[in-house]
Amino acid sequence: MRLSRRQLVALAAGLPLATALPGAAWAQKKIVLGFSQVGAESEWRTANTESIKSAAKDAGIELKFSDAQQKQENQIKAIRAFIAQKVDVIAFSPVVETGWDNVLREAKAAKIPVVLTDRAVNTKDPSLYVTFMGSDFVEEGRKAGRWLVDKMKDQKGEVRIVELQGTVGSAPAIDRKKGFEEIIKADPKFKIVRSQTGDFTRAKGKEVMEAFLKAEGKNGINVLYAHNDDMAIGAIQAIEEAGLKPAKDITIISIDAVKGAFEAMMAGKLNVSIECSPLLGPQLMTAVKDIVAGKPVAKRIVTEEGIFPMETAAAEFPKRKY
Ligand code: GYE
Repeated sequence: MRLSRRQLVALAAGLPLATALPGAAWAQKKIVLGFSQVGAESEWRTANTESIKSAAKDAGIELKFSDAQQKQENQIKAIRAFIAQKVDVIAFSPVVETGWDNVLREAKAAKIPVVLTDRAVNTKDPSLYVTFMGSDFVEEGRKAGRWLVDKMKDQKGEVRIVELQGTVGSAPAIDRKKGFEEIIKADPKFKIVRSQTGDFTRAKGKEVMEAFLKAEGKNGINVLYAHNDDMAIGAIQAIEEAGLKPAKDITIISIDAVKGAFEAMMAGKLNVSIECSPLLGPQLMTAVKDIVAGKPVAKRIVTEEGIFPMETAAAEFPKRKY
């Protein structure tokens, strides 16, 4: 390559190449992405964090990563810090659905585009974010409901269900409940007798299941519907400690299909897990690059997902990536 006199002078003066060669593609500044993660509450979340970190590295994007420990106030602080640092794009997985308008308006005023990953926000102003990428949680709830309705189609009496909800006010907790109820309400024999949050963690799942078993008695529960695998895995322990057989005395349905769920299915302790993919990193980096390049990006990007009953677990397990 031939350098002009001006460029040679700049180089000799010790200025960075980007200054010496304006417009050269390879000399462009690295894109900076600020990402505010919910926390580290589940196996799903750990896999999601890993996917985002490794995809940023592969894409050559500088990632500023912040863990909110399941607290909205921490996410708001992180987003404000990203605005102050003038990052190119902000992405975050909102712990709850409501209460984001103010901080999103601040990002908009600073002309920093925002991408929602995994969980949605509830806002009247969709111009506050560019795109939302992630699963259809209502559909996941419906899949759980359909599996149960089919499994219990010959059951005559009441089917007594306990529900372990995800984090209160979070999109997956609201939507997974909604989708499940929409399906089971078609037959009045299905009854949700207890429903409480286990905050998507194993420890809380176990604790709340212990309380359910105490309140309903050993024979009072036919089905456990857990909004994620971790809570189901915690609950399995509680069920065993109560002297019952998980997946036999109590039918167990959960969501995510992480490795821990496959292990539980292969051990005969979990009946089915509905898939929810945490591997959002690569598509997030593609969207970030497109946004910075001024290309159009779809407002909603939905993840494709399946369903894994325990009979398929051993064959599927070696193929699982999270
Ligand atoms: O199902 C759960 C995690 O938002 C889809 O959050 C995610 C959920 C996931 O803690 O395990």
